[in-house]
Amino acid sequence: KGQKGRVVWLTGLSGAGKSTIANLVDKKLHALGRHSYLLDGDNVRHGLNRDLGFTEEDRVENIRRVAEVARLMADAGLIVVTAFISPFQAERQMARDLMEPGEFIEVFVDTPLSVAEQRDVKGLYQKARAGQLKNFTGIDSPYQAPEHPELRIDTTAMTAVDAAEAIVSLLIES
Ligand code: GGZ
Repeated sequence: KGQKGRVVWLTGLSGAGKSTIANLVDKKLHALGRHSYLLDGDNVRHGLNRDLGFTEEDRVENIRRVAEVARLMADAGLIVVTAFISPFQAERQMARDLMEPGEFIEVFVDTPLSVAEQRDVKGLYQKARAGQLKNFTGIDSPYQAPEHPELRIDTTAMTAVDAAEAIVSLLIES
């Protein structure tokens, strides 16, 4: 029997560090000989979901499609790592409900807004504050933090490498 499929679902603000951590998890899994695939804005929002923006309705649809694709990939035996803000509790629950119990691992990449905004690697927070970018998460669009994630990463107390290590450990031992 092949590898059991899983979904590792990262959620957190823009600039929280989701993509960095997700890439490290993907690399570690590869090094361990596990088949994984990373779904993120770069390979989804420019293709499958290029018709979607950042209104609440579009984010709901973005996450619904990502969850369905992740499920299909997990059915094929892959460990799927997703890195989307996924700001709404209801859509994360929907993604979880598509999977068998124990096959969905929600990871809260917990970076306070003040820290993400201070880093502002892409200058998006500055644009959002200036009103040049509407519906920006944490500014004028909500982020509902997970209440019971399988794992919470405090990025102010942990490096991305250590975060990836913690996620892979949880995956391998469960
Ligand atoms: C939030 C936005 C927005 C708005 C563009 N709000 O830090 P980034 O740049 O690289 O990641 C963010 C990404 C968020 O897309 P997601 O598909 O993860 O969002 S969601 O799960 O809510 O559907 C950010 C960029 O897109 N971006 N405009 N208004 N992030």
